[in-house]
Formats: sequence, C-alpha cells, structure tokens
Amino acid sequence: MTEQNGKHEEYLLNIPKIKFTQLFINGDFVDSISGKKFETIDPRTGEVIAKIAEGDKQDVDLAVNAAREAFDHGPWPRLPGSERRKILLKFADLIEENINELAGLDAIDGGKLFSMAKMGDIPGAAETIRYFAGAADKIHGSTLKMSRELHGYTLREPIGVVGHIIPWNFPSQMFAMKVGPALAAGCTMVVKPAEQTPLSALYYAHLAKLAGIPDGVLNVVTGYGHSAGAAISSHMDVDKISFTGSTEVGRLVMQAAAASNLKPVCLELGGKSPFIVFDDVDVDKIAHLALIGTLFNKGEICVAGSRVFVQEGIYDEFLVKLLEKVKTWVVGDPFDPNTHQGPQVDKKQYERILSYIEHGKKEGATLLTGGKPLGGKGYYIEPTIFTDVEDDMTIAKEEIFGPVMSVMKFKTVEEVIKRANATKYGLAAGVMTNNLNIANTVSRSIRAGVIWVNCYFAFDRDLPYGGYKMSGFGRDMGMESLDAYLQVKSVAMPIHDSPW
Ligand code: TXE
Repeated sequence: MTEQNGKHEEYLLNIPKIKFTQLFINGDFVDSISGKKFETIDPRTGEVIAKIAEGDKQDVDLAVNAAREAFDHGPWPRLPGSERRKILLKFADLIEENINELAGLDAIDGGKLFSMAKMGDIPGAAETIRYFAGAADKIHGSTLKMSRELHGYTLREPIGVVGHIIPWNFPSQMFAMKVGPALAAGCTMVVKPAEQTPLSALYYAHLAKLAGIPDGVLNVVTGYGHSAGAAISSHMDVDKISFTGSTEVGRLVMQAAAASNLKPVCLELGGKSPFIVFDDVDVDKIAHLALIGTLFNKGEICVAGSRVFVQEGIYDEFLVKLLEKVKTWVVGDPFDPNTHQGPQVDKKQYERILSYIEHGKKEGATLLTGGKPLGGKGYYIEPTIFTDVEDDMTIAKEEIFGPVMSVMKFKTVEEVIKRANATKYGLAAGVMTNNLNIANTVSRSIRAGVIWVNCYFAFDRDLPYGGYKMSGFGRDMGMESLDAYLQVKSVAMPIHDSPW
C-alpha cells in the first residue's frame, strides 16, 4: 500500500477546495428549507470533507416546480436544436477547462483514482455532453404512409420534467450520461446525486449556468435516497425517472412511479457478469484483462466481470498468471499516480464487501489471495481472488461491488452458457476466444445487455448499455438513450377533403 496523506507529496496538491455545498434550484445555490445538512466523507480517512445541504420533499417540490415552469413556459424546450447544441458545447468546454477541480472532487468524495478521473471520467463526461449536443438539432419524426387518404407524420417532443437519481461509483459519467441526452431532447430536470458523492454534481450545476443553460432547466437536490430520492420518484409533476443504483431501490422507484402518476422509468441496476475464458486464448493477456475486469474502479462498477469462468485446459496456468499480476496491483491513496486501487466509497460498502469475503471463506471457496482490509484508516481492501467457487455460493450469486473475483472451472461451451445465464442479473458478459463460432454462439446465447468479445469495459458513447432481467431496462448512452427522453406524437390529416 502506498503512503497515505504524506503531507509533502506533490500529488496532494490536487485536493480541491470545496466551493459548492448548497442545493441548486432555479439557477441559484440555496440552503435546504429545513436548514439541515449532511456530512460527505473522505473514504481515504473516514473524515468529514464538507457539510452539504440536505434536501428533502419540500426542496424537491421547489426544484420540480422550477423545472415544470422552465418546461411549460421557458425557452429551453422551444429553442431550435442548434441553439441547445451551442450551449451544450459550451458546457462541455467548461467541463474540460475545470478538469483538475472536477477530478479532484470525484477522487476525494468517492475514492476514485485522480489520474483515472482526469484521463477518463471528466473528459468522458465532456465528450458525452458533446455527443448529445450533436444530436440536439437532428431529432426527427417520420412521414407515414397511411392506409387511407390521410397524410400522417410523427413529432418527437421532449418528455417533460425528468428526475435523475444517480449513484456514487461514477458521479461525473453518470451525471453526463443522464443529463446530456435529456438536455439535448429539450427536457428540464432535477438531479439527485448519491449522498456519498454530491460534490461534483453541484460543480456541474455551476458550469451549466455559466454555459447559458437557463434557470430552472437543471436543478440539483443533494440529500438522501429515502427522502429526496423517494420524493422525486413519487412526484406527480415529474414525467420520467432515470435511475441507476441497486435492484432493491430500483423496485421502490418503480413502485413509487406506478403509485403516483405512472411516469415511465429507466432502471440500470446491479449485475453479476460472467467473464468467460476459453482455452485457445493468450493466457497472459487475458489474465490481465480479467483482473482489470474485476478490480477496475475498486470493483465498484455494475458491469464488473467478477464471475470468471476458465476452461479446464488452462485453469491452472490462468491462476498462476492471475496471482503473478495481482502482486503488482497497488492499493493506496487515489491521488498518488502509482495507485491502481483507492478506498471503497464508504464504511457501509467496505463492511458489506468484507462480509461477502467472510461468506466466501465459510462456504468453502479457496482464498487464492487477499481477503483482508488494508491500512490503519480509510476503507481500503486487498484485491481478493477466490478459486474453486461453486455456482450456488453467495459470492458467485450476489453483486459484491468490490475488489473480489470468483474463479470457476468449466469444460464445454454448452455448460458455460448455462452456468453464465444462471443468475438473476443480465447486464454484461465477456467472451474470450479466438474461435469465431464460439464467440458468436456465446454472444447470442448470453442474456445480457452488453457482450464484450476479447475486450472488456469497451464503453463508447455510441454503445447503448443497460440490462436484461433484474439488471433493469432502458438504455444509457447511444441514440437509444436520447429516445428515452422523447415522446412520439402522431399527427394525421386528410390529403384532400375530409373523408368524415
Ligand atoms: O445503492 P442505492 P447503495 C448496487 C451495489 C451496491 C448496492 C448498494 O451492489 O453495493 O447497490 O448501494 C438513491 N428512492 N449498486 O445503497 O441505495 C440513493 O440516494 C429513491 C449498483 O448506495 O440504490 C442514490 O442516489 N432513490 C449501482 C441512488 O439511489 C433512492 C450503483 C443509488 O443508491 C432511494 C450503486 C429511494 N427509496 C449501487 N433509496 C450500479 N447499477 O451501477 C436510495 N436512493
């Protein structure tokens, strides 16, 4: 583990000052009506970074009213798409100009690697905004060939006021992938960032205002899920919910949406993705990829390929390579450029992961490496690999959301397809083979929203992703996600005289 909090280390200069701690409603930073605040914690130390305004139902009402007014009477939905595009491009430029500050906020708030945030998350967020900015002036309906003497066409209109409820593992990317298409479509919105990582969302709100996004279009209510989040899901004036988080809360959001105004929801939930390795691969290369597939972002990623199925012919060699590689994996301060893995986001996740590790040990899996907390303070956990994992063990079935890999042996294609699909989740899968027939067969047989063949985490703005089964429904990214923020209106008129 690298040294934590070495006061004289240059990399600690990247720790940002906290500028925004209030709710952002109707273009202004304001305190919550109750005056309450909650603490956001630095997972490197467990210490308080800042006290943040705790929004609840009353604040959500204000934010939704502002968004409603901006939707019903404001300029944003009525602007030509080219005008929205210009403003969104400016927003993206401002994000890039503030890259250090934003990367620092995500690193201190969520334990994310500063280097990764700076190279990936923040420029990625800016590019996502640009991708959807480019779509803002290309939202078209169709001309319909009707069966009678009628002329028909469709209009695609913004869906209205959107509630975005987002998690803590990718605060910037999640913000951009939800807000980008909704803004491009002409929607107005209320964003509730996760209570663990509220800081960057408030900074994005400030940049959105600077970019010229009109007041009321983008509101941010920080606070807890059971109060602020629940108030958004059950609000009668919210027209659509886009949620990313746990399957349990996804169910609550859907129930609240159904019990209130039947608003449509998109849910991107948990996963337990298989990473399948056939015995014709370059073992060294794929062992490295498998490790990244589980440990990237300290395992806090919904598409983690944490169920690693290895064909029997290379099983032993694969384990040797995994062990060799995990020894070079550095856990430490996320601001240190040498670190591969920072602390887990908070105490709750840290304890939850450690308890899954205990389940693995008790249920008889072999602990190849890791399995313990690291360091005196903060929420660090050793990269952990279990072998001889059986399909019905808890660690093979449940989403751990931490640096814990389960390795399993298989013999045949048919067997591995069956076992890979034996999960309630269906978010992603990896298929590692040079045999095209196998790659095609497995890709088409796995019930999951994204299949990566001979690669993993190959995200792209143009690649829609989302779940099958209890991993949810709806897609983020790609033009599919823009569709989710649009309504289709059909218009019909007689070509000559009215037939009626
Ligand atoms: O998630 P929650 P938690 C999974 C992962 C993780 C587990 C628990 O397995 O270990 O979920 O994490 C808001 N109404 N994922 O407890 O609670 C909450 O404030 C409305 C996978 O942090 O689902 C936050 O903004 N909203 C995942 C968001 O929901 C509510 C990413 C997510 O928090 C609410 C995160 C309610 N009643 C966790 N209760 C992924 N798919 O990437 C909470 N929230």
